[in-house]
Amino acid sequence: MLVCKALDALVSVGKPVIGNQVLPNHFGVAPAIQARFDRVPVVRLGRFEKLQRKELIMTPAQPGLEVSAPWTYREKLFNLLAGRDPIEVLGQTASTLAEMVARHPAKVLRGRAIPGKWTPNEIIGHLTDSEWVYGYRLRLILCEDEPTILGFRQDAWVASLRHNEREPSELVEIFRTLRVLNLSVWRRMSPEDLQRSGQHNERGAESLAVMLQLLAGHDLSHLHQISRYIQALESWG
Ligand code: NI
Repeated sequence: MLVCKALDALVSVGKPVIGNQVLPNHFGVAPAIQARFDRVPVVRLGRFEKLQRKELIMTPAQPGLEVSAPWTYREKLFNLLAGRDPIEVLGQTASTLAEMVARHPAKVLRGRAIPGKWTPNEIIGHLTDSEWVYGYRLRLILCEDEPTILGFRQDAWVASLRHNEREPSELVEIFRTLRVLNLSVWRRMSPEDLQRSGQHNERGAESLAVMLQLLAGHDLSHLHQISRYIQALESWG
């Protein structure tokens, strides 16, 4: 799978996001969770925003590589963030996951709402995998010059690491630990650091500023996805 399963949660995103307008509740997200998203303060990245938008729109993928709509992927995750401060969003995800896990039994979290799709617990495991991978990528781009960034086979990681067998609360705490470590790096970056970029083998050139926003949008999309799956599983008893 070349493009993150976050896209599964984004198929209903079709409405334009204007300025700081809050996204409507596209995904049937539980009101409490949506309210949590909506409380995230809007902080612009100032003069880098224009650069990021240009990069989001114009960066071509590397020719000759198999590409699954990288532009669409970036645009949709960027729109989902809707102008919110990505650092703030990233800082809340572990607690939001912990609340979800505390409110629902492991049996529900391990349930598969849609055949062939991840379970809520597997999505939490995938977020943990992503945190490992993004943590490495951000260090590569920060410390090396124009490094190559490799995609990873997300389904294979979820299956091989047997995430669904893990205790959901344990997975959340692993995610929280990795997120805290990575956020400490993100928070200390200068504006110049954020302009550094790597070459993603599927999405082309990608700066740290763009990666930061994609990561936050990725969090939000999977939180929506988990919420939708839990609602479906609970409605079926
Ligand atoms: Ni994903």
